[in-house]
Amino acid sequence: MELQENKNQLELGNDFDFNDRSNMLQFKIVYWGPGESGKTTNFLRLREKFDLLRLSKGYSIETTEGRTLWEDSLYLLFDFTLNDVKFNIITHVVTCTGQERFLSTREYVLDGADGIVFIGDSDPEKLEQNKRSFRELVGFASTKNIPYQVQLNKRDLENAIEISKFKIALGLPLVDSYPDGSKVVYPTEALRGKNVVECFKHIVLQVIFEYFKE
Ligand SMILES: Nc1nc2c(ncn2[C@@H]2O[C@H](COP(=O)(O)OP(=O)(O)OP(=O)(O)O)[C@@H](O)[C@H]2O)c(=O)[nH]1
Ligand SMILES: [Mg+2]
Repeated sequence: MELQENKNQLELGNDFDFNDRSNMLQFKIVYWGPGESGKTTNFLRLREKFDLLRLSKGYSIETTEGRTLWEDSLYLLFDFTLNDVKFNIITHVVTCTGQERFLSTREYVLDGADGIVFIGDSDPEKLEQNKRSFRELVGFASTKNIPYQVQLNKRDLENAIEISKFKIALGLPLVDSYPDGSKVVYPTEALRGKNVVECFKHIVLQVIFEYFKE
């Protein structure tokens, strides 16, 4: 397939067809990041935004302090057309808990991931936690060659860390975009839903391209 030619034209549609079994795909997208960086908030915004494209209500299990205990989980239904062929995709969205003591559950949640979104926290005091969590993710993802997208959340914070400082800390390139046009870091405000859907669509498209790559 001439993937590169189509990359910028590819769009996720809202016309999933259960009866069309021939081109049905299933992908799993995992939201990863340090404790309380906004993974569940991303998840909730996606659930609201794609309300009519949900396979089920999804679930979100939290401790009394609002921390994710196990995972948030939701199935979304989209379609896309590549070289005049329509595909129906079931996208499983899950979030890991960021709590350090649950590392083993994170490995479990990550199992079978096709794409990962790393949610960094703009709070300057969380820089070390961002670094640690990102290293952990790269350790998991790079051996398996899973595409990931970095998001820097809570851009609304008054003392939000500069994006360049965050990039340096994580060892990311200082340019805005990679040669293929994808953003090195997506700045978001998950609380208000800003850029959450764009970032999500981007990782799904990356996963689709990875899938069709020869
Ligand atoms: N200011 C601000 N706060 C945010 C934003 N996104 C999330 N938060 C807040 O950050 C806190 C943690 O958000 P969660 O979405 O629960 O974080 P999490 O990453 O799921 O946390 P764990 O599951 O415990 O790892 C909550 O109080 C959110 O309201 C944002 O864009 N801006
Ligand atoms: Mg959570």
